[in-house]
Amino acid sequence: METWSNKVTALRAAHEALLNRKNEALEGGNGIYTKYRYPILTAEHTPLEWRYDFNETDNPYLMQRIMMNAVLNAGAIKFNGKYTVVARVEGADRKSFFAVAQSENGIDGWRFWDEPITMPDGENAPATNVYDMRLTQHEDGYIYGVFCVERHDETKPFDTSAATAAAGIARTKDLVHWERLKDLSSLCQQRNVVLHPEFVEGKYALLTRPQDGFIDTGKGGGIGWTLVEDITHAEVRNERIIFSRNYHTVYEVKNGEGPAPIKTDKGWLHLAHGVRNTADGLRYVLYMYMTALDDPTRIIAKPGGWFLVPEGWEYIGDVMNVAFANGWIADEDGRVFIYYASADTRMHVATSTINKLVDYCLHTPEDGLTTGASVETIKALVAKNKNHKS
Ligand code: M1P
Repeated sequence: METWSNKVTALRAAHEALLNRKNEALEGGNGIYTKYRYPILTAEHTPLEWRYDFNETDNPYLMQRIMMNAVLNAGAIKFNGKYTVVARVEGADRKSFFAVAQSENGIDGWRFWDEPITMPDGENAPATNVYDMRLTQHEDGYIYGVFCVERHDETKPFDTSAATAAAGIARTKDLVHWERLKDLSSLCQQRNVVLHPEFVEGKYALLTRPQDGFIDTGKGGGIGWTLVEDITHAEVRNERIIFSRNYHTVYEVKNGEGPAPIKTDKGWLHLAHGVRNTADGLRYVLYMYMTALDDPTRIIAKPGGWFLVPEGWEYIGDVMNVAFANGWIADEDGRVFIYYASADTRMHVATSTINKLVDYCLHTPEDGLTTGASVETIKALVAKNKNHKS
């Protein structure tokens, strides 16, 4: 007979089976990275205690009292020896919040901590929504989280969808207690702001993404750069664009820095997203570039086109045709774990190595910006291969 307690037992067993499911590397691929069969985190991975009231009297039908919609756009860091993400979890009410999940191997066995993060507003105006945290282990000793803070645009009181985006900044040593600093002060809206892990010219360095409106980047846009003396009162003073948008590229409409760059002996590795328009709406893809060690704003490698796109069922979800990444982990042994979300719905991992990613950046031809240039690039490779028949 199906009793309430039998239903609870079955529910918990199914959840445990999901959390314990082994992931499998997918065969084939492009040789640059390996994708995996299963997403690492979904709404179904969130703790049952967040969703169910386990008091039989209060919840006789064992219904979800709070439903979860998605787990996406996670910042990542190695913390106390574990692969750790601060994920954006979105409830059925559309509100996003931050939650820590960890895994022993970075690929499967992910488990959320018991409670979501309590992110204080500090001295800032209360946020309506927060999302897309970039984690930076800064050389000053703190772990920083920089994230988008969304509020209603009070200059348009009758427009219920008018919003503003600003960069929230918080820091922690344990991922539990967060000290919220002043939001980044900027003349325009900001999203996709990332703290560089090292001091540059003795200052904190931020990769920015200025935008005229909440959705449109407007006239400027591109990935920007600014130096800040006091991170507790961060202000954009001299912002310059280091990676511009460009006509007929994968970052024609918008782009934005992903996670904090990774230092290698050949330069800084950067992962970013690029956006272009299609008849079917916006397409978000990931691309890479490298900057110089002696000047982290000077681009030394600009591989053409996309690096990673949504494939197969990754296309499908709340926002179709979106790959987005704001977290990666470089291990001591040279492996790199790239954490990306598909369709603003779920989190995945792709694995590569520093050597492969540097090789990809340094040896993938640049976008020549015309069809003619692309054809010449292919012909040059064909000619080279004539001498190397295998
Ligand atoms: O829906 C795709 C992404 O859209 C925004 O990114 P951007 O500011 O570059 O347009 C963000 O809201 C992001 O969270 C989302 O994944």
